[in-house]
Formats: sequence, structure tokens, C-alpha cells
Amino acid sequence: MAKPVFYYCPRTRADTVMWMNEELGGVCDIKLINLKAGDHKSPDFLKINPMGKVPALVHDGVNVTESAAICAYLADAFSDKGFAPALNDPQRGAYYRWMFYAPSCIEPMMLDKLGGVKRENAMSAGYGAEEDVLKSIDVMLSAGPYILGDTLSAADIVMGSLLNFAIMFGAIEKKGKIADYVDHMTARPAFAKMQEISAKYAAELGVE
Ligand SMILES: N[C@@H](CCC(=O)N[C@@H](CS)C(=O)NCC(=O)O)C(=O)O
Repeated sequence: MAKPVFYYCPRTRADTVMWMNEELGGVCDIKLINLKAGDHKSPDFLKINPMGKVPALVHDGVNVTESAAICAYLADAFSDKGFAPALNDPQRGAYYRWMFYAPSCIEPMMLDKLGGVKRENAMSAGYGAEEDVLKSIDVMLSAGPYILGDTLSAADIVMGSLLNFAIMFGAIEKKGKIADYVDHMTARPAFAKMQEISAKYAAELGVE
């Protein structure tokens, strides 16, 4: 199998995919995209991701964009590493559920909160209200130590990364189960390796 090519810029959401890549043992070839220099709006990159955003991945002629989708894709492409439950495993439902919950509910809630956006109608806001999201996160973390109980999966990388960002930016308070979960996830060697790589490339690109 050809190596996936991962289009990466440090200090962005692409760090989530870099973390995933490190968990898998560095399975991707890295292509640096310098947001400061506008590489992401070049005609060549826009063919890969018309959004002009990182991260992106190209593998076997297929373009994959969206951080969570890329993490899920890599977990399946390297299924021998055990980051995704098998297709016939009932855990697959919870795996998909929380993998999609991160970008479709937690992130919009977080961005609305940080941007001071008030949704008048929780019924039509995909995430409902902040307290609904916090209650759901509490349910998600009730089995522990991972989303799937004893089994670590790519959903934890996506969720661990997002909750870590949410705490860093002040969108979610660091306390209780969320604090324990984020501390546990960010103590992983692959997280430290990602941070090291991100810092190295950030210094190289002058985006500290
Ligand atoms: N939903 C996308 C969001 C990607 C995204 O917004 N990336 C930002 C960096 S964190 C970006 O590339 N921004 C450049 C731009 O929009 O010009 C994902 O999760 O991958």
C-alpha cells in the first residue's frame, strides 16, 4: 500500500491528525502547507480541498478532508493497529457516534460560545444548548477510561484533541470527568511527539 500524503500546518486542526499519525507509528508522508504564505489557497491545493483548509490527506488517488474523517480513514486503512472497532463489532455504533459528535456538536457549541453567538432556538441548533452538550460529554465519559470503555480508539484522539482545545481556549471548564479524560489523553507519548513536531515546524515556518 502506498503511503498516505498528509497536508499539514502546525498549530492548526491538522495537529489532531498529526497526533493520530503518531499513534499509528508515523504512517504518512508529510507535506507542509504554510498558511502564512497562502499555500492552502494555491490552485493545486484547492484541487485537493476546495475549502482551502488543512488538514487534508491523499491516499491511493482519493482526497480525504476534515480532521475527524481523516482520523477515521487512517484508523481503517491501518486497521491492524487497533484504533477502530471491527465493522461487525457493536462498539462501532458508539465509535461513530462520538467521532461525529465532536465536530458536529461540540465544536459549533464551542465556536458560538467563544464568538458570543446566542442561538434563539435550541431546537434547530444542531447541538441544542451548551448544557445538553456538557450532559452528553458526561454520558460519553461515563464508561472510561476511554470512550469505548477499556479500548482506546481514533474517536479518543478526535475527542481528546477537541476537548483539549476547548479547555485551552476557555470554551469548556477543566473539571471533573473532562479534566481527568483530557489529562489522561494528553499524557500519551504520541501527543507529546505531536507537540514536538508541531513546535519544530512552527519554528521553521515562523508561526509560533
Ligand atoms: N472542519 C475542518 C476545519 C479545518 C480548518 O478550519 N482549518 C483551518 C486551520 S485550524 C484552516 O486551514 N484555515 C485556513 C483558512 O481557512 O484560510 C476540519 O476539522 O478539518
